[in-house]
Amino acid sequence: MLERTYVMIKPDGVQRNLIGPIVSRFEQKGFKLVAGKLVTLSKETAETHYGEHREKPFFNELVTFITSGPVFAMVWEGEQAVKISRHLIGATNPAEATPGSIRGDYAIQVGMNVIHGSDSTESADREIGIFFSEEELSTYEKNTNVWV
Ligand code: IDP
Repeated sequence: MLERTYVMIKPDGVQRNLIGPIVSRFEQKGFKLVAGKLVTLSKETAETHYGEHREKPFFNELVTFITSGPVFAMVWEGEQAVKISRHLIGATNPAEATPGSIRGDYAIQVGMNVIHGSDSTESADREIGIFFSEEELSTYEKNTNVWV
């Protein structure tokens, strides 16, 4: 089933020069890049994106962190893109993330865990809509798709 998912390299990942390595992992897995841009989130956008965590004790810390510098926002497409991306990303707490996953390889603390990925197709649709206009989502074929 072809899906799209929203993936965001957080400010710590951008600062630590991890855009290239992380984009490579998604490309090498076989997903297709549909959109990507460097953007600094406003407080309002951050609060909308993380709305489900509004009541959590770490909410203010999370919003402050995610607005502290540019993020690299992306949309990736492929079969089971949501579920497989979550596997590539690893557990929320890097201490529990399997080595080989992005958080398992690059992060230590839950507050700065390098990357976000949608947790369901519904979240993906909502999050893609927050960050990208319809015109920014590219529709194109890749000849290599038959090999993935
Ligand atoms: P996810 O990013 O793996 O989907 P969520 O539970 O949706 O995880 O949490 C969103 C983000 O909130 C996490 O990626 C992490 O950066 C932050 N977060 C989650 N739990 C804590 C915490 O206990 N302290 C600080 N930040 C947290």
